[in-house]
Amino acid sequence: MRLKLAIQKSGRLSEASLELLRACGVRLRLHEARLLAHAQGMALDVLRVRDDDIPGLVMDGVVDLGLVGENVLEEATLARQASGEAHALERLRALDFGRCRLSLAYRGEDAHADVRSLEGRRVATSYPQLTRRYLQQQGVQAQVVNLAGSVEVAPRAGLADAICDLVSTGVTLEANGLREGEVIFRSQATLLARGGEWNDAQRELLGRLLRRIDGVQRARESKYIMLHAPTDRLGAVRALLPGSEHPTVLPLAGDPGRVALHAVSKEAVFWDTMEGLEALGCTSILVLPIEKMLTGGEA
Ligand code: PRT
Ligand code: ZN
Repeated sequence: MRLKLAIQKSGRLSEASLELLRACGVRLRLHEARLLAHAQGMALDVLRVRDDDIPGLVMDGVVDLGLVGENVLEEATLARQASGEAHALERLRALDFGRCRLSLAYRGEDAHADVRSLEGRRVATSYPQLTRRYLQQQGVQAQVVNLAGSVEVAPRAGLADAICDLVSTGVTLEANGLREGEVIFRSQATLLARGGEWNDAQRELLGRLLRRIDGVQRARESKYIMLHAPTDRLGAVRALLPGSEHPTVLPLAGDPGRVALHAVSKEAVFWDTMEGLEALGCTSILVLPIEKMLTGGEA
């Protein structure tokens, strides 16, 4: 018994998707020509396709799992709702990559343009469902023009008055003389599961994959801190360390006034925290990345 997982073949999510799988102990030998890769290390088959196909493959139960941007998922779900097709699936985890926003954008020279000024006008987008839903919510009647690519050139080409497109840094909008307006949707990569029956073996395997994903995500957020602290300042030192509950405190050979403290911090450790530790008399302060983490039931 193996589970099938669909990921983006080549694009912005591919590298991070493969890296997450690698971190979960899923080893893949990819062949450019082959759609399906048989993984080692976990009973998974990985299907590599265009991201737009992933929600449909999961909703139709062709694959068990999919890894895709919430923007693509939401657009596909709305399209299926509109046509009365089945769209059952479950969102299992939001993943920490592929972040972007879907925003309206106006010509730079239309300094006061906003969604209201689109009444009776034309908006170009690759996300017609999400765009229409937002316009409806705002009570604005505008024509939505569906473009699969190069949406950002539509205003200059005279095809539309505004666009609704994905933005991450904003550089593309700026390069095309556009100004970002209302953010209508925020997105990141997400792990989806098909609806329908899951047998015990499938559920067990999915549970194992999710625990590994959680372990990877927790490890990425956490840091391992090591330092030497004056014994009499230990309380103050511990109070400074974010999200570290049970530090290990060890004696330092030949130095009764100082101890070594090791702790896992569940938050990022910033320079001001390190400077605070230094000010308390701590020395040899090290902050290390953690590669993998299982807490054995502890939150
Ligand atoms: O071939 P396939 O259909 O699989 O890929 P695709 O071309 O449809 O998608 P791809 O690889 O471009 O993006 C995949 C997913 O990455 C998207 O669905 C989002 O969930 C996520 N993502 C994150 C982004 C961006 N950031 C992003 N900046 N997708 C697209 N962009 C584009 C945007 O459309 C615009 O053209 O990047 C440009 C804007 O970027 P900035 O940095 O200039 O603002
Ligand atoms: Zn796509």
